[in-house]
Amino acid sequence: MTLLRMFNPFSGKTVELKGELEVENPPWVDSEDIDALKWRVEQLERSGGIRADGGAPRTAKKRRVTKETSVEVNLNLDGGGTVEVSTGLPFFDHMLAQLGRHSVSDLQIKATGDLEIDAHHTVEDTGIVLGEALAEALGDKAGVRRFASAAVPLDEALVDVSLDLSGRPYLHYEVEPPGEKILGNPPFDPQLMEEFWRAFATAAALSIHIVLVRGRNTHHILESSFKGVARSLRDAVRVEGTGVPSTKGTL
Ligand SMILES: [Mn+2]
Repeated sequence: MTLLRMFNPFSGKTVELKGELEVENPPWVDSEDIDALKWRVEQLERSGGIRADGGAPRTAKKRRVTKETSVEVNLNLDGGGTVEVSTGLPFFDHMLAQLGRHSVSDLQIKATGDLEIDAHHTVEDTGIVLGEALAEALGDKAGVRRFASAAVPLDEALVDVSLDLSGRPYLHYEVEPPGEKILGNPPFDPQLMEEFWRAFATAAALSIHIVLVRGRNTHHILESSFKGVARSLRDAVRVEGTGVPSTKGTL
């Protein structure tokens, strides 16, 4: 069984680790490979995740403080779906948790905002900082799959999501839940989801289309949209090749 396969940039070789790491210098691995593998295992233990190409985890840490909000995001795109979210808005936390879990990223978000006005600033600024974190973690996007779509049903609700790590911000949002207009306490207005996705798409420079196919329950519809984006992101950021997937040579 291969436990780990990685490219060692120092030796220029791809090495495979079989069995226990405790085996010192098996004949098929150089000592520098062992060091690199140990470092990689440490990273994996920390993140719980793995990259198909064995590269270093793509991470970002972003912080933004204004008079309206304070938002901090830690993101590891090659994590294991570990989520820690706190925005003061339980329904929004529930949605962001879907995003981390189903994109299989490690995601920490701590946001505090002027909820006494309403949730608008907190939701929008969380979208901005999360988008900035995604852009930074993606770096030059070398080898990523780039395009992805997903439609994840939640009971009667189905939302269709397509995205492109295009480098150009664009949001098409066609989701109008016919059901409840306010969720949770402090109240969360479902209209804010569009503000969140626009801020996220703009800051991350993504093209995202989110379209309600069918559904009645607002909670289900919004959750289906978050799971759809999460699942699409998981596929789009996956490293499959080596070059930048664009005829322009840059994304
Ligand atoms: Mn739910």
